Amino acid sequence: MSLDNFLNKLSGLVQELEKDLNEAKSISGLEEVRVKFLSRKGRLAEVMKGLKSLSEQDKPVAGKKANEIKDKLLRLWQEKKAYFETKQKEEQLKTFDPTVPGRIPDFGTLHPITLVIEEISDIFTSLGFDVVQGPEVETDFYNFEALNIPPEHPARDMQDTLYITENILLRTHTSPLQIRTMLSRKPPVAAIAPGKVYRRDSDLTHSPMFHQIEGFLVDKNVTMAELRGTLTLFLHQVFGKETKVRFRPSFFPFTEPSAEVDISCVLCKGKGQINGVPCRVCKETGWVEILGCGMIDPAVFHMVGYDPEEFSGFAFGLGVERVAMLKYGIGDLRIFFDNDLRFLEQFKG
Ligand code: 2U9
Repeated sequence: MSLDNFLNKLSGLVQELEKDLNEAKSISGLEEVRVKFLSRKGRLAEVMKGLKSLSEQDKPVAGKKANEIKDKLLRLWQEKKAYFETKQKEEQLKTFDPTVPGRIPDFGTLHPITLVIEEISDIFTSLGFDVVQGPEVETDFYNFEALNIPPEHPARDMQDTLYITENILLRTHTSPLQIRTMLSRKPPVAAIAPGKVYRRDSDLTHSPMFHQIEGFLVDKNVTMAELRGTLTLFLHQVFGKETKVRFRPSFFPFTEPSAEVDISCVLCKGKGQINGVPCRVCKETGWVEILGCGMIDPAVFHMVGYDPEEFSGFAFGLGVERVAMLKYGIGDLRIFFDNDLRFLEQFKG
């Protein structure tokens, strides 16, 4: 093939493409034009095959021209595409009604456990308590030893605690936070410690991870009367003023004396039955256990360097899932950890 012949074929392509572009009616028609001229087996590629048969001296001239034509074809095609796209947008705008209300984005919700932690934190901060946080991976000292939990105590057993090494473990309660707070501050001090805790336990009513809130107050002359007043006020705010509160003697290694606290049943209002049917929440007793508490054991004070002759204090602990179950009437603990939106969306603020 001669150079002239090759160059004529190339320029012919521009006219052919312009004709096809003029005839194209839509973006899909344009795609056909692109395939016809610019694809691997298209018209341009076909003409380019002739390059091989040119003399060595003509090849550079022909190659340069071929590149120019290729750019031109592509530019013409893109201009037409941009023209169609603008036209399409204009058409869409003609039918666009700016007065139609927008779609409301779906907002996330706070988890019921978070809601309960926030509500309880608000109550205690309004009473002057601080909120403290700390590590979930703890040492034996903060989780057990400083809390007067003896070496042979069942809680220290491999059956009950998730150990990482012999000395490092996942905290089984938030009490290590109280120890850390006492070690870093001098009385008067009052704080609550909300957070995740871990136990080797998993069934219908136990989860290997759950949330606790523990709190404590240390000052001069703190008595059980302050403990009782504070917890009663707190329980009335969470469950309503009509809720009855009772304290039963109990035992914890870190408090002495210790008590467990019951509230009148939130479902049957303390009656034990609803329309003659035994109440499923309190099992007909009219009471449900809600928290544990007591006066901080002098042995714990010794561990953190507080003088038990000078100071006294109270402490308490509760399971957040349990409070949430009673508050929202939830029967199955596992629903808190399923992340089922049908459940979670019911807690929209
Ligand atoms: C320090 C001193 C004392 C925290 C306390 C309880 C009683 C208690 C349980 C309730 C249900 C844990 O979530 S639960 O299983 N807690 O009964 N907790 S007194 O006493 C402390 C804590 C820290 C330094």
